[in-house]
Amino acid sequence: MTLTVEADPGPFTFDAATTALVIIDMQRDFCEPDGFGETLGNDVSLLRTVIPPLQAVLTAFREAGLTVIHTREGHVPDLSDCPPAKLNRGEPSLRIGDPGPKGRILVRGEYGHDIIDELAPLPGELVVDKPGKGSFHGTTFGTELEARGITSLVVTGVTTEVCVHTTVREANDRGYECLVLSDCTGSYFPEFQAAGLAMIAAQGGIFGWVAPSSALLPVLTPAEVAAS
Ligand code: C5J
Repeated sequence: MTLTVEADPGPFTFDAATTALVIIDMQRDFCEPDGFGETLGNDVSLLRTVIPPLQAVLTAFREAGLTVIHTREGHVPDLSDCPPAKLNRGEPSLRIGDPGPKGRILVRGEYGHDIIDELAPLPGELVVDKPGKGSFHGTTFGTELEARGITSLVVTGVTTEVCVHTTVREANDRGYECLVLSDCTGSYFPEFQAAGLAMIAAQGGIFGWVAPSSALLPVLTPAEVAAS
């Protein structure tokens, strides 16, 4: 039995047991002042609108006993996994690895690199540390999905046109079905948010499906999941 969500470009059908909620990079470095996002000149308050709907979806997945996976973008302390092309690009006020108010920018183990308190992982939830934009590149994400028998992903987090898009594209090439939640993904650029979501559902769902969390939550109650 399967569950169905009304989505763009059409119904998204999934088996709850083989579906994971993927929460991408809801880290202080992207979502709070004084982090990497702000050093790049962005208004981080735009990303914070994602937090309340994403908390509701996270609670629903947890209450239904379904798989939850968090990712964090960042680098080992000696930055050996950060290509010079990434390190040196742009004109940030602080570069990756520089000491900032929340610790070294985008470095694993630092306060700013960790996930915001509102969406903190529970013990037992997988946290994937990734050096790049995509969740599959340079990580065990793919093998962890395979080990859990996951075939569908409900994708959330930030930023829509960067790490969310890269992960959805990587997932597509590996055969995963992706539902992207429009109000649970965020961008520093409203026009990129709109275009990024439109690109996923265009051409009959070239990368997957898009729906608001309000379309998913009614089918994700413990009773609906148990009956599916
Ligand atoms: C960026 C991300 N935007 N998580 N990272 O650098 O989207």
